[in-house]
Amino acid sequence: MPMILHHSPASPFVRKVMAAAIARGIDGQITPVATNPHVSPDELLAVNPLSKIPCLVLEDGTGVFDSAVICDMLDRMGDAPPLIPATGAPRTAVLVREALADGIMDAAVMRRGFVGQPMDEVRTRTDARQKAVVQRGLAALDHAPPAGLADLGAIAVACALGYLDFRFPHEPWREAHPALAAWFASVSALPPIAKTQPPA
Ligand SMILES: N[C@@H](CCC(=O)N[C@@H](CS)C(=O)NCC(=O)O)C(=O)O
Repeated sequence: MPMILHHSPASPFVRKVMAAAIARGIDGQITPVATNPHVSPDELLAVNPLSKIPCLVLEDGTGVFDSAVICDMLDRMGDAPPLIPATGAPRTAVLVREALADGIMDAAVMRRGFVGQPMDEVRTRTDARQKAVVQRGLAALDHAPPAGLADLGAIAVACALGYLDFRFPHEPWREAHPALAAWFASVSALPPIAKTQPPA
């Protein structure tokens, strides 16, 4: 039985996992299964009580989540160079950049979850707070953008930026973050990013 991945092409966290698998040449070992976590299907709850995607289901039926844990597991499979350095300061730097990108995704996904709700006081306050998280994250990344796409931190940043383009095209970020924009342009055609574009 192959590994399956509870998947949606719109999820930036799913995209990070698939991009990491492509970068390491092991995406063929993963079968994506379309799953809507918001309706909590039994198949997802059976492997992830949090009802979140991505969730990788191993050959023995074990559920592996969240995206950082899945990527860590995938990094130990196959023979390609790892995306996470083994030890020390380089490892910490990659994982911190991944955490920063994940935080931007979390904030943007939360903002997106309010779409269609009345713009009441709670939504207004939450949206402003999460928007500020994204803006501070972008500023930090523009100050120190990744180099290339050789590690998991860079892959996560590309997925976060892709999600902003996908869900918030009316909030352009490139002009205020030229170094980050130049880096994103330089990696967008590489297979891990090009092959995992969210739907148009
Ligand atoms: N920290 C988790 C976040 C995953 C996440 O938030 N996934 C969203 C889709 S983008 C989800 O499944 N949401 C369903 C829900 O919150 O009910 C990870 O890195 O995998």
